[in-house]
Amino acid sequence: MEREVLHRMLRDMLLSRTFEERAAEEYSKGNIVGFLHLYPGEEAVAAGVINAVGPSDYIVSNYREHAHALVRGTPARDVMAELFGRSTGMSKGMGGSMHMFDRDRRFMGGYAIVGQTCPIAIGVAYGVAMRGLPEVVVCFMGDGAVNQGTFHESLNMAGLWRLPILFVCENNHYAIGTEIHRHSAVPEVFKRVAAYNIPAEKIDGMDVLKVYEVTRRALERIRRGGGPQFIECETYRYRGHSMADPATYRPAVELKAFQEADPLMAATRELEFRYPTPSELAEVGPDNIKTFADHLINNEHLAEAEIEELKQDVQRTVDDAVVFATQSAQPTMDAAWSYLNGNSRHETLI
Ligand SMILES: Cc1ncc(C[n+]2csc(CCOP(=O)(O)OP(=O)(O)O)c2C)c(N)n1
Ligand SMILES: [Mg+2]
Repeated sequence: MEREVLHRMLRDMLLSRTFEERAAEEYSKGNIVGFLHLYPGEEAVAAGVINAVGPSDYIVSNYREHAHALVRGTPARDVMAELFGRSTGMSKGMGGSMHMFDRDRRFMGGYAIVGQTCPIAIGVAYGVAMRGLPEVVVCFMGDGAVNQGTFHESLNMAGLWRLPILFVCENNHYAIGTEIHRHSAVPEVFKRVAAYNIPAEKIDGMDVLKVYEVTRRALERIRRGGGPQFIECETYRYRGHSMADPATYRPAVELKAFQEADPLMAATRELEFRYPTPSELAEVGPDNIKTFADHLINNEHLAEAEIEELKQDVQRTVDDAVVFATQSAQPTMDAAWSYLNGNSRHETLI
């Protein structure tokens, strides 16, 4: 594999990790509000898949999508400003964490509804197929999405019409707090796809090289007219499902009364929402970024000093993104109104 691609994938993973950890910090300071679902632990999937796709391919993502946008090439400034709800954000501050959109890079969102990416990918791919273009739609989803009706309806249509879609399931074993064997009758996601005549395989989603290679091969098959393909990437998120709900809509006195009445429940909640300790994380498996960085050093692709430089570079990028977001203006009500009527000229958006 070319050195340039290896280098880019490591940078993407480092940027994603640094960006997300900083987003958590900014959330705690109150600079980001609403839901915030972070990606640490899953970087190898975004970096491996999105580096393998071409500029004219489309990406459809869910609410854990900041890293997908960053790897796709949306500047960190635009992504951070969107998290801050500023007018300079990639969705002009109108979407926030779960609704990022970058038309120029064919990044078709950011969607909050579980399983929603599947029918959207069908629509985009149907447009591509009608025009006979050699483009592919990459459709991300979590393991929780595979029990939604939209998943089955969409896979059926994709299989039937041989649509150019690469489905990528980021199986991090959990849908919020429910482990996969408790929410799926058949926990091997890739096996379920056989019902729709779509080739599917399960791979180690912590191994960026594997993800990249398998994605490239799947894309080639799709471009040769092989119809949709499905990859299940086994991965893990290091943080909780989302940053804790600050619950500012409840009077503090009410919450306190309930907590005092039920100390056991409060203690349980405390346990559920605390982050894992470093030793618990170590048990989860090798960190995907460290494993890949070690691989590059051992194969003399990069020296340790270059990796250090890369880390400093992404840190500067993220710091700059936060300054940019902080200094950007809030969107105005007039802007909100004009975006509501945004497509008044009925442009074709894809
Ligand atoms: C249709 C629908 N039902 C429920 C929810 C609430 N919800 C948000 S995220 C989530 C879990 C999804 O888990 P998964 O698909 O595995 O993605 P992950 O968060 O693990 O990346 C649920 C149930 C929702 N957003 N949409
Ligand atoms: Mg999941």
